[in-house]
Amino acid sequence: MKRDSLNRREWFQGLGGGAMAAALGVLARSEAHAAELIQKSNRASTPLKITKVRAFALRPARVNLIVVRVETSEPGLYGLGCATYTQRPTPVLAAVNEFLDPFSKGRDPDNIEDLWQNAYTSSYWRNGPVLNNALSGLDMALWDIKGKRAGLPVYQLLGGKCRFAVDCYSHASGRDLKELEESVRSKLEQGFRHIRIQMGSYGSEHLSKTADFREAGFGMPQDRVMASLPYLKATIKMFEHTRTVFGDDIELLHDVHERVEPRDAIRLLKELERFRPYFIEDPISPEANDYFRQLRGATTVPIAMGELFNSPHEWTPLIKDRLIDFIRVHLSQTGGFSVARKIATLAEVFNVRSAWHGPGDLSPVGHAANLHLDLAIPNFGIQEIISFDDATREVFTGCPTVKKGYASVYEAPGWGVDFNETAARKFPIEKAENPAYWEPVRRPDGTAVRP
Ligand code: GCO
Ligand code: MG
Repeated sequence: MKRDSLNRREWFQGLGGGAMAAALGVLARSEAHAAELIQKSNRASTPLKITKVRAFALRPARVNLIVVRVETSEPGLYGLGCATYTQRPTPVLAAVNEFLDPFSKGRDPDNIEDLWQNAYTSSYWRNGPVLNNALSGLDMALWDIKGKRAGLPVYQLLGGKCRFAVDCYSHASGRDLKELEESVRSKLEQGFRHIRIQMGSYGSEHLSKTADFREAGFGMPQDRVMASLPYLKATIKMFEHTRTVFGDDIELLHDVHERVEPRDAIRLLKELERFRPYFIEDPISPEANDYFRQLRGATTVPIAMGELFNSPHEWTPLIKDRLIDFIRVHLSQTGGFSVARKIATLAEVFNVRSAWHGPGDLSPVGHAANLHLDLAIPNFGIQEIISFDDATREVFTGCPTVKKGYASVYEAPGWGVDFNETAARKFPIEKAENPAYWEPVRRPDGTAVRP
């Protein structure tokens, strides 16, 4: 300190009157700037503690969502994370409120990686969807807090933007070709360049004519039926028709959603090759991951895979052996933003691009997390997006927006999304007609089909 002021004095002695005044002005400004920076960095390094971790279940758009709020010892400073596991919401609530809350209380929210590593093994058994989603709620909330403390959107913490906004794909669907055509047209009018096409529900279940198991009294009357041949034939016709009507200048995607035998999936993709799909998603169920090697050898159709993955043992081999082109994990299902960031870097090394899962059963916080990552990574591919209805916007402010097929985050520190607990209470999950499990799908003879 002393030596600095001595040097400054010596330096001033060498200056004339006008130059001296100007130099003093510069000095005052830079000192004020330095003081401001120190104040800011003090704020970002004030010791903090986690005081509460709380999960909320809500159902604003007839889909169960779970949001986690992490509160800190600094009044008003909290973070939000997504822990949505729509089919099993209550076990996630218990995992957060009964286990992660006492585990996290008193710990330092600044050390995200350390907290993640320790929370991950605190259950000893790990990598399941319930615990991973719970962990994601905590993890994403810590990134939100970090951004708020730094006064920066999360994508800035990763090195800033690689693109001005995030190119997205939207869903078009129809029970017949005419309905599908209208749906594609409306997506094009909205400005999307990438459109996912489906004939009705996953597996085009409405095309299956017989449910012999029902007549035989096998299974439950509400169990659904899906015969694979009608689906396979309809999907090829669907691509043919869409290309004929809309030409070759749009990008077409399709989600097989598993449900077919690996051999049928391979044949389907070979047939679809002539329609130049942008990607075909989830052709094979995760249990049959080894089939990707055969699929890869048979066709050049780009493959997207991974929304069901929750273990590094599932995504690592497919990425490192370049067996897929797009990795599309569900961020919360993998354990959160911290994990997805590492997956993105691993994929970058092997020229695999991202297509993070962005369905209706993801809260706006989860969608924002997808988009912050999309903005910051070099190997971004495409993003699946939905539109948020009024009820969802009543509960969440700062939801991402979409214009001309490009999604943007709300520019604010952290994720940019806020959550109104009072508004959320209007949409309790108990109002659901059914628990949100998926009804079993069977072949006509009653054999269970795996999605
Ligand atoms: C997609 C998905 C979803 C899932 C849903 C499961 O690609 O968007 O397949 O629609 O089926 O998220 O809960
Ligand atoms: Mg899918």
